Amino acid sequence: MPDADIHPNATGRALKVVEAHQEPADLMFYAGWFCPFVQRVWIALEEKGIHYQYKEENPYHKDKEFLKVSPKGLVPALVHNDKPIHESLVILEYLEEAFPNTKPLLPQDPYTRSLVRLSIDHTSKSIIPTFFKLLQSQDASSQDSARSSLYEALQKWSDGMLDGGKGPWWAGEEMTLADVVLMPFIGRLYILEENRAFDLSRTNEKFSAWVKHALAHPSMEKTSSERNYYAQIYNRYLKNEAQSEAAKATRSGGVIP
Ligand SMILES: N[C@@H](CCC(=O)N[C@@H](CS)C(=O)NCC(=O)O)C(=O)O
Repeated sequence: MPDADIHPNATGRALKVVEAHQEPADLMFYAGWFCPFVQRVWIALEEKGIHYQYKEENPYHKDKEFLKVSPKGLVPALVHNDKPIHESLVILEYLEEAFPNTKPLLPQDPYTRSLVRLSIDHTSKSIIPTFFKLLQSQDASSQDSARSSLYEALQKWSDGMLDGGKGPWWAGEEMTLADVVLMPFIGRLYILEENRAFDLSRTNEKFSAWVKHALAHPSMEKTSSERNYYAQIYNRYLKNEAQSEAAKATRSGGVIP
């Protein structure tokens, strides 16, 4: 499978973080340096200062041992105290509960928490599917339509910002999972800018200020590899040739797993 032919490890700043997390720990993080869903968990681990061991896993090989940890064969996954957990959103919630004495990424107030979860739901159901759609669309009219849907979804996301969008984060002063789940995709927006005429200046001021803040944030920077290494992977999406589960679902109009 050509998708399996990816650079074997993280590069740049992310490589330094990987190298610093090779010692055995109670928490094993099964990761792929290139994956935005992995990067969500990676950002949370770094923000919370959790002790973890990083393990690079190529999810396109579907190794038998890995399938025991992650039944769909997708990264990210964890083994914490010998128990396997998969799905980025489930892992993020798990980290909040299993490590209550670390920096919280969910607000204390139950109602504000529900608003953060609604924002995450919007990211999952509207932003990410249109992101992939625009990436994979081949003709001008489907690209135009996917681009408009993405602008609309991002507008709704920023309309929902708490604290009147004063920021710097989605919920105001503190970073929450609402930011964490979207940040890795924002780190890949340049691909749409360079190849799909996505124009950040067409979004609103609140959103572009958040983008600037999020991209410069330390846990975002230090979990990002060098840009040229992403190109090999995303070029396959841009040609609509990628065979990942997400790419296949996007192509068939199904739900991204
Ligand atoms: N819903 C999953 C999505 C994870 C996912 O799609 N990971 C990709 C890498 S970015 C993967 O493992 N792909 C392997 C495949 O599609 O076969 C999550 O949020 O954790």
